[in-house]
Amino acid sequence: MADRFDILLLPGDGIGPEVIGAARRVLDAAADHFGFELACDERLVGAAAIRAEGAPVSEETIQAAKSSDAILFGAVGDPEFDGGDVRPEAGLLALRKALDTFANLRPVAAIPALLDASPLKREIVEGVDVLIVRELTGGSYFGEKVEAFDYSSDLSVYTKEEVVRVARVAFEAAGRRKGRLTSVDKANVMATGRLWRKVVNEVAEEYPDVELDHVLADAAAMHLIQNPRRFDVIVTDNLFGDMLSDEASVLPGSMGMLPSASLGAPGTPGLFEPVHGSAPDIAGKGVANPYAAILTAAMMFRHGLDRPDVSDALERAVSTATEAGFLTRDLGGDKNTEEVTQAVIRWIGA
Ligand code: GGG
Repeated sequence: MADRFDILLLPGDGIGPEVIGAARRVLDAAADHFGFELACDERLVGAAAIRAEGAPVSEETIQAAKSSDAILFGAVGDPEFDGGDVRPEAGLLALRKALDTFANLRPVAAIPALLDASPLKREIVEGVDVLIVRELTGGSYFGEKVEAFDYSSDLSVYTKEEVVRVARVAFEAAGRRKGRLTSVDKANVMATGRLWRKVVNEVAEEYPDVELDHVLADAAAMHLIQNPRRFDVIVTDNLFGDMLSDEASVLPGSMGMLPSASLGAPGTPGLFEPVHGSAPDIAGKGVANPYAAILTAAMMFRHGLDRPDVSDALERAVSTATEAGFLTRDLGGDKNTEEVTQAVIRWIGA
Protein backbone atom coordinates (compact mmCIF):
# COMPACT_ATOMS: atom_id res chain seq x y z
CA MET A 1 0.00 0.00 0.00
CA ALA A 2 1.56 3.31 -1.11
CA ASP A 3 2.10 5.93 1.59
CA ARG A 4 3.38 8.88 -0.44
CA PHE A 5 1.40 10.63 -3.15
CA ASP A 6 2.42 13.36 -5.60
CA ILE A 7 -0.70 15.33 -6.40
CA LEU A 8 -0.99 18.16 -8.90
CA LEU A 9 -3.61 20.71 -7.81
CA LEU A 10 -5.21 22.73 -10.60
CA PRO A 11 -7.81 24.96 -8.87
CA GLY A 12 -8.67 26.98 -12.00
CA ASP A 13 -11.23 29.78 -12.00
CA GLY A 14 -14.23 31.13 -10.11
CA ILE A 15 -15.07 28.91 -7.14
CA GLY A 16 -12.37 26.41 -8.22
CA PRO A 17 -9.71 27.80 -5.81
CA GLU A 18 -12.23 27.85 -2.92
CA VAL A 19 -13.39 24.25 -3.33
CA ILE A 20 -9.91 22.88 -4.08
CA GLY A 21 -8.60 24.83 -1.05
CA ALA A 22 -11.27 23.07 1.03
CA ALA A 23 -10.42 19.66 -0.45
CA ARG A 24 -6.70 20.30 0.18
CA ARG A 25 -7.37 20.92 3.89
CA VAL A 26 -9.43 17.72 4.06
CA LEU A 27 -6.58 15.83 2.35
CA ASP A 28 -4.06 17.21 4.87
CA ALA A 29 -6.33 16.04 7.71
CA ALA A 30 -6.62 12.60 6.07
CA ALA A 31 -2.82 12.44 5.68
CA ASP A 32 -2.42 13.15 9.43
CA HIS A 33 -5.06 10.59 10.32
CA PHE A 34 -3.85 7.78 8.05
CA GLY A 35 -0.13 8.60 8.27
CA PHE A 36 0.60 9.03 4.56
CA GLU A 37 2.70 11.76 2.96
CA LEU A 38 1.16 14.19 0.52
CA ALA A 39 3.35 16.21 -1.86
CA CYS A 40 1.16 18.81 -3.59
CA ASP A 41 2.28 21.01 -6.48
CA GLU A 42 -0.15 23.76 -7.54
CA ARG A 43 -0.41 25.32 -11.00
CA LEU A 44 -2.65 27.56 -13.08
CA VAL A 45 -5.26 26.47 -15.60
CA GLY A 46 -8.14 28.12 -17.45
CA ALA A 47 -8.66 31.89 -17.34
CA ALA A 48 -6.07 32.21 -14.56
CA ALA A 49 -3.46 30.62 -16.86
CA ILE A 50 -4.47 32.74 -19.87
CA ARG A 51 -3.91 35.89 -17.82
CA ALA A 52 -0.59 34.83 -16.27
CA GLU A 53 0.92 32.53 -18.91
CA GLY A 54 -0.84 33.43 -22.17
CA ALA A 55 -2.50 30.01 -22.70
CA PRO A 56 -5.28 28.06 -20.88
CA VAL A 57 -2.78 25.33 -20.01
CA SER A 58 0.99 25.51 -20.43
CA GLU A 59 3.22 22.71 -21.70
CA GLU A 60 4.98 22.72 -18.26
CA THR A 61 1.63 22.10 -16.55
CA ILE A 62 0.85 19.23 -18.93
CA GLN A 63 4.26 17.69 -18.17
CA ALA A 64 3.71 18.17 -14.40
CA ALA A 65 0.32 16.44 -14.77
CA LYS A 66 1.87 13.51 -16.64
CA SER A 67 4.49 12.96 -13.95
CA SER A 68 2.11 13.23 -10.96
CA ASP A 69 0.25 10.34 -9.30
CA ALA A 70 -3.07 12.13 -9.80
CA ILE A 71 -4.48 15.55 -10.67
CA LEU A 72 -7.11 17.26 -8.53
CA PHE A 73 -8.83 19.83 -10.73
CA GLY A 74 -11.32 22.56 -9.71
CA ALA A 75 -13.22 24.32 -12.48
CA VAL A 76 -12.55 26.51 -15.50
CA GLY A 77 -14.58 29.25 -17.14
CA ASP A 78 -14.76 33.03 -16.93
CA PRO A 79 -17.31 35.34 -18.61
CA GLU A 80 -14.46 37.73 -19.50
CA PHE A 81 -13.42 35.28 -22.23
CA ASP A 82 -16.93 34.60 -23.62
CA GLY A 83 -16.88 34.94 -27.39
CA GLY A 84 -13.09 35.29 -27.47
CA ASP A 85 -10.65 33.25 -29.54
CA VAL A 86 -8.98 31.62 -26.52
CA ARG A 87 -11.34 30.01 -24.04
CA PRO A 88 -10.49 28.81 -20.50
CA GLU A 89 -12.33 25.50 -21.15
CA ALA A 90 -9.75 24.67 -23.84
CA GLY A 91 -7.24 24.07 -21.00
CA LEU A 92 -9.39 21.29 -19.55
CA LEU A 93 -9.96 19.65 -22.94
CA ALA A 94 -6.21 19.83 -23.72
CA LEU A 95 -5.39 18.15 -20.41
CA ARG A 96 -7.92 15.35 -20.98
CA LYS A 97 -6.47 14.77 -24.45
CA ALA A 98 -2.82 14.90 -23.31
CA LEU A 99 -3.50 12.44 -20.46
CA ASP A 100 -5.82 10.36 -22.68
CA THR A 101 -8.34 10.14 -19.85
CA PHE A 102 -11.04 8.63 -22.03
CA ALA A 103 -13.47 7.35 -19.37
CA ASN A 104 -15.20 9.83 -17.11
CA LEU A 105 -16.98 8.18 -14.16
CA ARG A 106 -19.79 10.31 -12.75
CA PRO A 107 -21.63 8.64 -9.87
CA VAL A 108 -25.01 10.09 -8.94
CA ALA A 109 -26.54 8.82 -5.71
CA ALA A 110 -29.37 10.08 -3.54
CA ILE A 111 -28.05 11.28 -0.18
CA PRO A 112 -30.49 10.41 2.63
CA ALA A 113 -30.07 13.77 4.40
CA LEU A 114 -30.72 15.66 1.16
CA LEU A 115 -33.88 14.02 -0.17
CA ASP A 116 -35.78 17.28 0.28
CA ALA A 117 -33.07 19.33 -1.49
CA SER A 118 -34.14 17.80 -4.81
CA PRO A 119 -36.94 19.54 -6.74
CA LEU A 120 -38.19 16.04 -7.64
CA LYS A 121 -40.61 14.04 -5.49
CA ARG A 122 -39.05 12.03 -2.65
CA GLU A 123 -40.37 8.73 -4.04
CA ILE A 124 -38.53 9.36 -7.34
CA VAL A 125 -35.20 10.24 -5.74
CA GLU A 126 -35.04 7.79 -2.82
CA GLY A 127 -32.55 4.95 -3.40
CA VAL A 128 -31.15 6.34 -6.67
CA ASP A 129 -27.65 5.05 -7.40
CA VAL A 130 -26.50 5.55 -10.99
CA LEU A 131 -23.02 5.59 -12.48
CA ILE A 132 -22.69 7.58 -15.71
CA VAL A 133 -19.64 6.60 -17.78
CA ARG A 134 -19.01 9.43 -20.23
CA GLU A 135 -16.58 9.02 -23.15
CA LEU A 136 -14.28 12.00 -22.70
CA THR A 137 -11.75 12.42 -25.48
CA GLY A 138 -13.77 12.03 -28.70
CA GLY A 139 -16.96 13.17 -30.40
CA SER A 140 -18.01 16.70 -31.24
CA TYR A 141 -15.93 18.32 -28.47
CA PHE A 142 -12.72 17.26 -30.23
CA GLY A 143 -13.66 16.97 -33.94
CA GLU A 144 -12.62 19.57 -36.48
CA LYS A 145 -14.29 22.94 -35.82
CA VAL A 146 -15.20 25.59 -38.36
CA GLU A 147 -16.20 29.03 -37.20
CA ALA A 148 -16.82 31.19 -40.25
CA PHE A 149 -18.70 34.47 -40.47
CA ASP A 150 -22.10 32.98 -41.31
CA TYR A 151 -21.79 29.26 -40.51
CA SER A 152 -20.11 26.93 -38.00
CA SER A 153 -19.64 23.21 -37.61
CA ASP A 154 -18.38 20.73 -35.00
CA LEU A 155 -17.43 17.40 -36.50
CA SER A 156 -18.34 14.39 -34.35
CA VAL A 157 -15.97 11.48 -34.95
CA TYR A 158 -15.73 8.16 -33.12
CA THR A 159 -13.47 5.28 -34.00
CA LYS A 160 -14.33 1.69 -33.14
CA GLU A 161 -11.39 1.50 -30.70
CA GLU A 162 -12.57 4.62 -28.83
CA VAL A 163 -15.98 3.02 -28.27
CA VAL A 164 -14.50 -0.38 -27.35
CA ARG A 165 -12.29 0.98 -24.57
CA VAL A 166 -14.96 3.08 -22.86
CA ALA A 167 -17.54 0.31 -23.25
CA ARG A 168 -15.19 -2.12 -21.46
CA VAL A 169 -14.80 0.31 -18.54
CA ALA A 170 -18.60 0.53 -18.31
CA PHE A 171 -19.18 -3.26 -18.54
CA GLU A 172 -16.53 -3.85 -15.84
CA ALA A 173 -18.20 -1.27 -13.58
CA ALA A 174 -21.64 -2.80 -14.17
CA GLY A 175 -20.21 -6.24 -13.34
CA ARG A 176 -19.05 -4.90 -9.95
CA ARG A 177 -22.47 -3.29 -9.31
CA LYS A 178 -25.97 -4.61 -10.15
CA GLY A 179 -24.96 -6.06 -13.50
CA ARG A 180 -27.06 -3.75 -15.68
CA LEU A 181 -25.68 -1.47 -18.40
CA THR A 182 -27.66 1.03 -20.48
CA SER A 183 -25.95 2.36 -23.58
CA VAL A 184 -27.24 5.77 -24.67
CA ASP A 185 -26.88 7.03 -28.26
CA LYS A 186 -28.84 8.57 -31.15
CA ALA A 187 -28.58 5.58 -33.48
CA ASN A 188 -31.87 6.61 -35.16
CA VAL A 189 -30.34 9.77 -36.66
CA MET A 190 -26.54 9.76 -36.22
CA ALA A 191 -23.88 7.67 -37.93
CA THR A 192 -21.69 7.85 -34.80
CA GLY A 193 -24.72 6.56 -32.86
CA ARG A 194 -25.03 3.52 -35.13
CA LEU A 195 -21.30 2.75 -34.78
CA TRP A 196 -21.62 3.22 -31.01
CA ARG A 197 -24.51 0.73 -30.76
CA LYS A 198 -22.88 -1.88 -33.02
CA VAL A 199 -19.58 -1.76 -31.11
CA VAL A 200 -21.23 -1.85 -27.66
CA ASN A 201 -23.16 -4.97 -28.81
CA GLU A 202 -19.87 -6.58 -29.89
CA VAL A 203 -18.17 -5.77 -26.56
CA ALA A 204 -21.22 -7.19 -24.72
CA GLU A 205 -20.20 -10.67 -25.90
CA GLU A 206 -17.18 -10.43 -23.53
CA TYR A 207 -19.53 -9.79 -20.57
CA PRO A 208 -22.33 -12.39 -20.68
CA ASP A 209 -23.26 -11.70 -17.04
CA VAL A 210 -24.09 -8.04 -17.68
CA GLU A 211 -27.59 -7.25 -18.95
CA LEU A 212 -27.40 -4.62 -21.71
CA ASP A 213 -30.08 -2.35 -23.11
CA HIS A 214 -29.97 0.61 -25.52
CA VAL A 215 -31.88 3.84 -25.00
CA LEU A 216 -31.97 6.90 -27.27
CA ALA A 217 -30.46 9.99 -25.63
CA ASP A 218 -33.69 12.01 -25.60
CA ALA A 219 -35.63 9.16 -23.98
CA ALA A 220 -32.77 8.63 -21.49
CA ALA A 221 -33.03 12.29 -20.46
CA MET A 222 -36.73 11.74 -19.69
CA HIS A 223 -36.26 8.43 -17.81
CA LEU A 224 -33.47 9.95 -15.72
CA ILE A 225 -35.87 12.26 -13.92
CA GLN A 226 -39.05 10.17 -14.21
CA ASN A 227 -37.71 6.81 -13.14
CA PRO A 228 -33.98 7.07 -12.35
CA ARG A 229 -33.92 3.74 -10.49
CA ARG A 230 -34.30 1.96 -13.85
CA PHE A 231 -30.58 2.73 -14.38
CA ASP A 232 -27.52 1.08 -12.87
CA VAL A 233 -24.63 2.06 -15.20
CA ILE A 234 -25.06 4.33 -18.23
CA VAL A 235 -22.40 4.54 -20.95
CA THR A 236 -22.59 7.31 -23.47
CA ASP A 237 -20.60 9.68 -25.64
CA ASN A 238 -18.92 12.94 -24.69
CA LEU A 239 -21.78 15.33 -25.50
CA PHE A 240 -24.68 13.24 -24.15
CA GLY A 241 -22.65 12.34 -21.05
CA ASP A 242 -22.00 16.01 -20.30
CA MET A 243 -25.70 16.82 -20.59
CA LEU A 244 -27.14 13.78 -18.82
CA SER A 245 -24.83 14.14 -15.84
CA ASP A 246 -25.77 17.82 -15.41
CA GLU A 247 -29.42 16.80 -15.62
CA ALA A 248 -28.80 14.04 -13.07
CA SER A 249 -27.57 16.63 -10.56
CA VAL A 250 -31.21 17.38 -9.71
CA LEU A 251 -31.39 13.90 -8.13
CA PRO A 252 -29.04 14.55 -5.17
CA GLY A 253 -30.31 18.15 -5.14
CA SER A 254 -27.33 20.12 -6.40
CA MET A 255 -24.50 20.05 -8.87
CA GLY A 256 -22.39 20.81 -5.79
CA MET A 257 -22.68 17.15 -4.74
CA LEU A 258 -21.36 15.49 -7.93
CA PRO A 259 -17.75 14.24 -8.11
CA SER A 260 -16.03 12.70 -11.11
CA ALA A 261 -12.98 10.66 -12.07
CA SER A 262 -11.44 10.76 -15.55
CA LEU A 263 -9.36 7.66 -16.16
CA GLY A 264 -7.01 6.53 -18.90
CA ALA A 265 -4.95 3.38 -19.33
CA PRO A 266 -3.89 1.56 -16.13
CA GLY A 267 -0.76 3.10 -14.62
CA THR A 268 -1.39 6.58 -16.06
CA PRO A 269 -2.47 9.47 -13.81
CA GLY A 270 -6.20 10.16 -13.52
CA LEU A 271 -7.78 13.61 -13.60
CA PHE A 272 -10.28 14.14 -10.80
CA GLU A 273 -12.72 17.05 -10.90
CA PRO A 274 -16.09 18.05 -9.50
CA VAL A 275 -18.75 18.03 -12.21
CA HIS A 276 -19.70 21.65 -11.50
CA GLY A 277 -18.18 24.62 -13.29
CA SER A 278 -16.59 27.83 -12.03
CA ALA A 279 -19.87 29.50 -10.88
CA PRO A 280 -18.57 33.07 -11.30
CA ASP A 281 -21.75 34.50 -9.73
CA ILE A 282 -20.78 33.19 -6.27
CA ALA A 283 -16.99 33.17 -6.62
CA GLY A 284 -15.06 34.81 -3.78
CA LYS A 285 -18.06 34.94 -1.44
CA GLY A 286 -17.07 31.92 0.65
CA VAL A 287 -20.41 30.18 0.07
CA ALA A 288 -19.47 27.56 -2.56
CA ASN A 289 -20.40 23.97 -1.79
CA PRO A 290 -17.13 22.04 -1.26
CA TYR A 291 -18.73 18.57 -1.03
CA ALA A 292 -18.28 17.73 -4.74
CA ALA A 293 -14.55 18.58 -4.52
CA ILE A 294 -14.17 16.54 -1.32
CA LEU A 295 -16.06 13.58 -2.84
CA THR A 296 -13.82 13.98 -5.90
CA ALA A 297 -10.77 13.65 -3.63
CA ALA A 298 -12.41 10.46 -2.29
CA MET A 299 -12.70 9.16 -5.87
CA MET A 300 -9.02 10.00 -6.37
CA PHE A 301 -8.06 7.73 -3.48
CA ARG A 302 -10.31 4.92 -4.72
CA HIS A 303 -9.61 4.99 -8.47
CA GLY A 304 -6.24 6.72 -8.75
CA LEU A 305 -4.22 6.03 -5.61
CA ASP A 306 -5.50 2.59 -4.62
CA ARG A 307 -6.41 3.65 -1.08
CA PRO A 308 -10.09 2.69 -0.73
CA ASP A 309 -9.72 2.98 3.06
CA VAL A 310 -9.07 6.74 2.75
CA SER A 311 -11.87 7.07 0.20
CA ASP A 312 -14.35 5.33 2.54
CA ALA A 313 -13.38 7.65 5.42
CA LEU A 314 -13.90 10.78 3.31
CA GLU A 315 -17.27 9.56 2.02
CA ARG A 316 -18.40 8.69 5.57
CA ALA A 317 -17.31 12.12 6.83
CA VAL A 318 -19.37 13.80 4.08
CA SER A 319 -22.45 11.69 4.94
CA THR A 320 -22.11 12.51 8.64
CA ALA A 321 -21.66 16.23 7.95
CA THR A 322 -24.76 16.36 5.71
CA GLU A 323 -26.80 14.37 8.26
CA ALA A 324 -25.69 16.82 10.96
CA GLY A 325 -27.14 19.69 8.87
CA PHE A 326 -23.96 21.17 7.43
CA LEU A 327 -25.61 22.31 4.22
CA THR A 328 -24.62 25.17 1.92
CA ARG A 329 -27.15 27.50 0.29
CA ASP A 330 -27.54 25.39 -2.87
CA LEU A 331 -28.76 22.57 -0.59
CA GLY A 332 -31.23 24.78 1.25
CA GLY A 333 -28.89 25.37 4.22
CA ASP A 334 -27.06 28.40 5.57
CA LYS A 335 -23.53 27.06 6.17
CA ASN A 336 -20.55 28.51 4.33
CA THR A 337 -17.60 26.74 2.68
CA GLU A 338 -15.44 27.03 5.79
CA GLU A 339 -18.06 25.61 8.18
CA VAL A 340 -18.73 22.62 5.91
CA THR A 341 -15.00 21.96 5.46
CA GLN A 342 -14.36 22.04 9.20
CA ALA A 343 -17.28 19.67 9.79
CA VAL A 344 -15.87 17.13 7.31
CA ILE A 345 -12.39 17.40 8.87
CA ARG A 346 -13.90 16.83 12.33
CA TRP A 347 -15.55 13.58 11.18
CA ILE A 348 -12.61 12.02 9.35
CA GLY A 349 -11.83 8.82 11.17
CA ALA A 350 -14.65 9.41 13.68
N1 GGG B 1 -15.10 21.02 -13.20
C1 GGG B 1 -15.75 20.99 -14.47
C2 GGG B 1 -15.52 22.22 -15.29
O1 GGG B 1 -14.71 23.06 -15.01
N2 GGG B 1 -16.30 22.29 -16.37
C3 GGG B 1 -16.17 23.31 -17.34
C4 GGG B 1 -16.08 22.69 -18.71
O2 GGG B 1 -15.21 22.99 -19.48
N3 GGG B 1 -17.03 21.79 -19.02
C5 GGG B 1 -17.08 21.08 -20.23
C6 GGG B 1 -16.83 19.62 -20.03
O3 GGG B 1 -16.78 19.13 -18.90
O4 GGG B 1 -16.62 18.93 -21.03
